[in-house]
Amino acid sequence: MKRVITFGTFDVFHIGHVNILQRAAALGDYLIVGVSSDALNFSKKQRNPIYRQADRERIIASLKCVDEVFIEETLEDKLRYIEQYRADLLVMGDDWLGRFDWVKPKCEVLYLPRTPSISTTEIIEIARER
Ligand code: C2G
Repeated sequence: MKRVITFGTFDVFHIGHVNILQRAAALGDYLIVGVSSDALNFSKKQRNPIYRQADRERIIASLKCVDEVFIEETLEDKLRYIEQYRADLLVMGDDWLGRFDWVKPKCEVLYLPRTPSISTTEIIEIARER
C-alpha cells in the first residue's frame, strides 16, 4: 500500500486545490494532507488566511480523495510528519520545485504542475475590485 502526503494552506478552496489533491490521491492508495496552521500561513505570507484553520481542515477532510488530515505547524518538520504518517511519497505543486528535495533519502518527492490562472491571492483581488 502506497501512502502519499501533501501540504498546503488551501485557503478559499478552489479548483487548483481539487486538481492537486485528486492527482496526489491517484498516485497512491492513501492520501494524507497537512493543512498549514494560521500561524504558519502568517509567517509565510504576512497575512491571515480568509478561512480559519479549523474550517480549512474540515473542508479538506470532507473530500472523497482525502483519507487523513492534520495541522502542519512548521515547514521544517516535513521529515517528522513523513515519518509520523509513514508516507512513501511527498507531492507538491511546482511552485515548490526543489524546495523539499532534502527529504529524498527518506521519501520519494514529486512536484506536479500547478493549475494555471487560479490562486487564492487572485480570487481575493478580483473580489476586492468588484
Ligand atoms: N496549487 C496548484 N494550482 C494552483 C494553486 C495551488 O496546484 N493554481 C497547489 C500548490 O502548488 C500546493 C497546493 O495546491 O501544492 C496548496 O496550495 P497553497 O494553499 O497555496 O499552499 P501553500 O500555502 O503553498 O502551502 O508545506 C508547504 C506549504 O504548506 C504549502
